[in-house]
Amino acid sequence: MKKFLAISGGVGGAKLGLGLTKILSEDQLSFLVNTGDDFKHAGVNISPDIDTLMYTLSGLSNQELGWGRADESWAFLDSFKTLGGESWFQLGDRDLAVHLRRTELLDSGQSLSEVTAELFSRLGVKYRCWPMSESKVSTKVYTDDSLLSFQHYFVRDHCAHEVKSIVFDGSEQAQPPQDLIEYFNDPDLAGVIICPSNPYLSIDPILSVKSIRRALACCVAPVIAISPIINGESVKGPTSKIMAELKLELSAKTVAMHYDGLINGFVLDTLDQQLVGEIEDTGCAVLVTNTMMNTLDDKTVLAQTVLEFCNNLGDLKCG
Ligand code: FO1
Repeated sequence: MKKFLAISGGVGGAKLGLGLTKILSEDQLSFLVNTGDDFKHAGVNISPDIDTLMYTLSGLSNQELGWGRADESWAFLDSFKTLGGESWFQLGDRDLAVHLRRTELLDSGQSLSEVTAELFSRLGVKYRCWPMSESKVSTKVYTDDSLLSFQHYFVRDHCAHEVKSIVFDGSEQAQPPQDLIEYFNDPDLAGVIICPSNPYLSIDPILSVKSIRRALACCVAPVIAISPIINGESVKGPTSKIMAELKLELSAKTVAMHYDGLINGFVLDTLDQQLVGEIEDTGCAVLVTNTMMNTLDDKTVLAQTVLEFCNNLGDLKCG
């Protein structure tokens, strides 16, 4: 039975992930998720990208905000603020229960993988979700005058600072889940999909874990990336702003080159058709399709298209 691995950061990854779950069963699809955004706040352990995937696959996500839960209430936050607690990072009541339960289970000695599996299961999501590391890896952003934690850069300061460079504190000692590394070597693995998340803030933390990067580079199955840049603009979030600040050309080609050596295929939006030749010249196969995901149908159609691309490349690789 063909199996696939979807590598996801925040919202962009979860959208394609949802589309993939409409086609692949829990035995055929697993997720590898960024934990560089994780932090301890108000005394609880928060894993935003894991929670974005969990809420998206369980149908509980807040579609307007792009994070947290739907049907949320804010009694805790109001009271916390009155007591002098920080409120720049908004914790809804139902969302807080997830963080409290995660903290309780981690404090009892469970690994982040085990805790994530328990939370997913409790919310009815049967797909396996691996954190990129059982140990802490923290994305930090060097700006003009300081080193900011990810959530201070992203949420508290609204990505206002100019990014000079991005580091992943703890990546040297990162311990990916053992069964994840084994999954890369599973003979049934038929494709790895790097979802259209922010390459620099959400995918790079995952690639900073040496054994994950090595497993990708040596992966027998095709590795495909979907561009998060369409027509020189990022679909959501600060990707294009960061690229400009890092003096990178605002193009889907820059992203394809960023993953050079790790990917066999790259999915471009139809608006970037003109880039096909340049990217193919680097030895990477290119697929052009609509990559904008506004509806569930868009997500499912793109997922189907990407899986077919994987299968075609797989045949070529084995051929
Ligand atoms: N993002 C915001 O921009 N503002 C928030 O107040 C906020 C709260 C929040 C609570 C829980 C959670 O899991 C995520 C939350 N996020 C918030 C999003 C989060 O910062 C980002 O989704 C990721 O870290 C980047 O993908």
